[in-house]
Amino acid sequence: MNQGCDIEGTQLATAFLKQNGIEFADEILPQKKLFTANGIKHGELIADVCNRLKESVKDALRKREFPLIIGGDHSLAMGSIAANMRPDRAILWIDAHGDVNTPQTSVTKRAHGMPLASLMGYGDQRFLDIIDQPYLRPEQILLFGIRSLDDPEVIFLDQHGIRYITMTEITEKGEQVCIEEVLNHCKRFAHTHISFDLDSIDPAYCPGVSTPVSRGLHPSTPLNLIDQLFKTVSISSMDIVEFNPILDNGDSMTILKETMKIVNRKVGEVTYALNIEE
Ligand SMILES: [Mn+2]
Repeated sequence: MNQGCDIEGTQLATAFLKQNGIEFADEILPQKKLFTANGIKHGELIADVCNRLKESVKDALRKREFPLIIGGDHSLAMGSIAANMRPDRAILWIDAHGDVNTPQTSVTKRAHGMPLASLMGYGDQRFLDIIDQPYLRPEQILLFGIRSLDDPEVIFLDQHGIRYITMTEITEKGEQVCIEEVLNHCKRFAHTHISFDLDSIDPAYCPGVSTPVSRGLHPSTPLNLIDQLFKTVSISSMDIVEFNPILDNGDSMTILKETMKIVNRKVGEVTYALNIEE
């Protein structure tokens, strides 16, 4: 879907990837276009996609499969993460943006700037209805690669005491020091969900994203980070989002495939499975 960012392109990601030989166990497409009155663009449609994605991810976890979710704009993370709201899970958000806007603070009213706040219980009621409680607690969350925060997002992150590792910090402290901090964060939890927004990478290396922000990560950094994470901690699920084939020159596709290779290498070793009581 692309309705969460309202920019053409990410809705074509799965079709494009299938043409390029990537197979999907399940494909969740927007089914209805509903324009809603209270300001969030396509809120109803996005909630519907997320609800179906949540069930699909739950099914995969029940079958002891590893859910790798490829999108689509970042609002889909409300569905992928809602599939498993256990408090013993770390959430690693690799992104240029904070994605902690609320319907009140968002200037654009685009849902892809809101998923993390929604998962914490601050958001549109239709989004909150997707998410089982307990909502995410601030201490579960770590953001990485951040360089584009709206003023209300800075306030939100600081008020909740959410740790975010900025690009400036990565440049100053060095990549490995920051990767170690991520590893140490994730080690404190039983398992980790990685939400990897391709716009965390510098658009010079990864142009195929809808909302590029300059001065970003070198592609080797998130690949190295994800590789080390899979070697060190239990990863229970992962998103790769915001791939926009219209704007890509092939480089973003290559990064996406490289990321999938890392996941595929490790996925046989994944021991995590969701125990759902029903
Ligand atoms: Mn994002």
